Amino acid sequence: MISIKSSREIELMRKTCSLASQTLVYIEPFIKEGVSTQYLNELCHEFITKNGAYPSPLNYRGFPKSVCTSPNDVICHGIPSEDVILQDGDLLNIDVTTYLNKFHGDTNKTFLVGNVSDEHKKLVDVTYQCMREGIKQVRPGGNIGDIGAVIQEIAHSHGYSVVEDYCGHGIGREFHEEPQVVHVGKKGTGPKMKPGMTFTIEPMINMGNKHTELLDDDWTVVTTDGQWSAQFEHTILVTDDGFEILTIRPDEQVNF
Ligand code: EYF
Ligand code: CO
Ligand code: CO
Repeated sequence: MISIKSSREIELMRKTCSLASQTLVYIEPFIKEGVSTQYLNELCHEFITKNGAYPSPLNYRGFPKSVCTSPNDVICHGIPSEDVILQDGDLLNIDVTTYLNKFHGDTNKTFLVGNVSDEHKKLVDVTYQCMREGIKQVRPGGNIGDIGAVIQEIAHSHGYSVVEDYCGHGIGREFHEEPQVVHVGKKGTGPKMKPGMTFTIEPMINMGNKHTELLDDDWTVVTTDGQWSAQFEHTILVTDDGFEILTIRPDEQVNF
């Protein structure tokens, strides 16, 4: 069952989502060469808890940290570590989910560390475009499959692949609710979107093949060919006439 949020619930979703997006704004200046992903995890944890919320990933199904940090060939669910030190030219995705007033808000961004190569910058730009055009498909009466269809078309037109093993999800009182938002698909398929639904769109785009491998730590998901991957994520509300991006940051308003 896909939950429809009331106006009071939507107001609470706006608050938790705003905190999640503010966490990404807060952490950006600390992302530089020489810094460990564990340090970034600690800063995010402190920011979230000082703002009265709980970091949803912490202890979620046993996940050991407060945010996911996924560099380069890590597709998602990277575990922050003292041993992962950022290098010039890296990509780093930080995925933040906050739990505030009994509601979850989920967003992530792929950051550039220092001087990133043109080919990796292009991967990041195209991945953002995939997320943005996916979001623009959201409207009452549309189908969830419309989102994946446009994401797949853009990614493939650049010779990239779309990860299918992990997907977006409904979100609200639970971190993961129905529907599953697959990032490939066919227009006109899947559940119909209705006002009051809230879900994430979070395409993972690979330079090489779409396949994933789970590392021995049982969390970290990497590409099988070692090529790099990028991701962006927003929590979206279906409105009466389209969509509202609940996790939008001030620097993004121009893009939509
Ligand atoms: C192989 C978890 C990780 N699951 C999802 C638990 O939606 C998320 N990000 O946008 C999301 C974040 C986390 C998450 C953090 C921890 N988990 C469950 C099952 C498998 C897995 O990794
Ligand atoms: Co997330
Ligand atoms: Co998510």
